[in-house]
Amino acid sequence: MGSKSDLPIMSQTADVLKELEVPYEMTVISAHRTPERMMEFAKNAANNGFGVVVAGAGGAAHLPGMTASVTSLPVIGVPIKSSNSIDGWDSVLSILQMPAGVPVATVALNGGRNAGILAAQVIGASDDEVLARISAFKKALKTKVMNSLGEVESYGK
Ligand code: RP5
Repeated sequence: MGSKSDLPIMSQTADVLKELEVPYEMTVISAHRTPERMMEFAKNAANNGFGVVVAGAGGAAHLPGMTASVTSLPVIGVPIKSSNSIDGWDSVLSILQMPAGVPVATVALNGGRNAGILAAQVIGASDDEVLARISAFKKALKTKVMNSLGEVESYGK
């Protein structure tokens, strides 16, 4: 994440990766304040054993795009409505509107949890155990909806 102030959103990424038993590392790397650290991380990410990078940032959010420009790993971008955001649109558009050839898979504003799920799905494409856990996770989503039907459909009756 670009700043410790992004932690309330990016901790949701870590939480779901933990739930799905996908190992992760989480840190602060700022594209603007620590550009050398960003380059160092992105250049070495694949060799250091990462399978996917989740990059969250607010405001003029250059971290996901610049990381994607350096690494060959898939990069998932999380736009964050931060203290310096204009309604979050600034970071949504900074992360989403990448030039041809350098994609960033952009989740919804403050979509830290979905970024974690998507990262697990990327890993699950080549890891049957992770894939099975994602499958169970999706079944639980369905069960939750089905269990809500009784209360909703009997409302007011
Ligand atoms: C971005 O600027 C960070 O990702 C954060 O969302 C925002 C504000 O950072 P702080 O001023 O709170 O450190 O680079």
